[in-house]
Amino acid sequence: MGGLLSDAVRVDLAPGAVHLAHYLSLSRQRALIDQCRTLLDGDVPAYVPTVRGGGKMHVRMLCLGRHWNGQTYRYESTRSDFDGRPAPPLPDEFRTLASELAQAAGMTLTADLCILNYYDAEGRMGLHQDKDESEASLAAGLPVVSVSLGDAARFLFGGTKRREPVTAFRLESGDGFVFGGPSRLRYHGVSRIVPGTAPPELGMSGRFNLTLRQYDVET
Ligand SMILES: O=C(O)CCC(=O)C(=O)O
Repeated sequence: MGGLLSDAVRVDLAPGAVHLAHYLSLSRQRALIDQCRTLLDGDVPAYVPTVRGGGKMHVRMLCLGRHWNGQTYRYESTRSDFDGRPAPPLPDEFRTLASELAQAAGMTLTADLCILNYYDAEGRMGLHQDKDESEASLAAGLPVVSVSLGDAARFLFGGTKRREPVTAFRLESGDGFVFGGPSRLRYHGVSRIVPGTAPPELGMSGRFNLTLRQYDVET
């Protein structure tokens, strides 16, 4: 399924940075939320990573397909910074969703990993670059595809240098956000969650965010 749904709104924020507002229908959001809940509390559950400097992140995280190690900032197959368990596989539905959203933004992606985060009302994520994928993937500008579910987030989007100005906008439930090409290494983060803003039909509080990425380029 390509292109935009009828009530989706495409906003081009910068070359290679596309906000696909209202992209997912409520029924697709519900199905994804069920899947996220099952995964986060599954056999290999989400956890709160401790990062290099010793601080705890303000999200519960579960990596699928490959594990991002918060101590080394590298990807690996098992969670050596936490419990040594293998990263669960990336569900096919997530890979398909990533391709669809990338295509809607005019890009291509064959995702091989997802970082799934759950933010409670106090959740946040500091400004950072996503730069731990393979050199070839970054050089090709393969996009990160982000999907938001539940409460809205105040999302920060800056330049490729930390000191550059930052724009803030809301990512709402059902929104996609795709950044690749010249925007692939832009700084971004989440300054706050806006509690009570999830569509009531979803029956959830807090926010899930999926970032789908392609570590390896296809040969
Ligand atoms: O939650 C978000 O919208 C952003 C997540 C993010 O920046 C990341 O996982 O690297």
